[in-house]
Amino acid sequence: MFKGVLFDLDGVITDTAEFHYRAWKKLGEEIGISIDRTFNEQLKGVSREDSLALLLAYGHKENDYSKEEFTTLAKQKNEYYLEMIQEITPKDVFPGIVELLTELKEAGIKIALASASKNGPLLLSKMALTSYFDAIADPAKVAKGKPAPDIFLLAAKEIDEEASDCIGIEDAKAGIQAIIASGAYPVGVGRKEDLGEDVPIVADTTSLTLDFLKQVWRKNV
Ligand code: B16
Ligand code: MG
Repeated sequence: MFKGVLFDLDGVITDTAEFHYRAWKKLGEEIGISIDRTFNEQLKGVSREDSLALLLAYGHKENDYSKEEFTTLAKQKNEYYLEMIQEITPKDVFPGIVELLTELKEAGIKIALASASKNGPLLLSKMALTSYFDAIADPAKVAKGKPAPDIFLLAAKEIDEEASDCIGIEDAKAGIQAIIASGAYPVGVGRKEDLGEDVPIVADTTSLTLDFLKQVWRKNV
């Protein structure tokens, strides 16, 4: 049996992915770069700074800003985002997630957060989920963001388990790649077209039950 579950946050526990999109769209409009949801898929799971670099490259403006201006733009996006997430409450937790966290706790399976977001602790607290988590891996402490395995390796380490004894749950292609690279077993939330044909996928979080995770784990070993 697996010993830990490593959760992505944005797009898996709640729909902050939508707010990230709107905040980048707003910033983009201010600097003359128009993005759509297709482009946004590339930003999912990617750090704030790497997302900004992708946005600027998309608008052919990668050489238009100094280091300081780049930092200011990243900060501005985060301010828009923080404004948007103020209203998040426990009602915004995706269906089935509290039930899954409860089942995992009862089964003695450890729970860690492996989010690229520096706002992870704030969001868990707003959704009243902090007490379920045995560890929150700090994205500021890892050298490389997703698709590199670092955040999943750190999350596993913080619950004292090998990544290969854990399941990772992700809604982003970069995140699935990061889970596979860490040696953990990936489960995707979303569409096969976005996440890959060879990974177990659920269309939405209501299908994420302990039984389902046990089933996919049995197929894996
Ligand atoms: P922040 P995840 C990621 O979270 C988001 O998917 C991504 O869109 C965002 O840019 C990144 O966190 C950084 O977030 O600006 O709040 O530090 O999906 O890894 O939970
Ligand atoms: Mg995500």
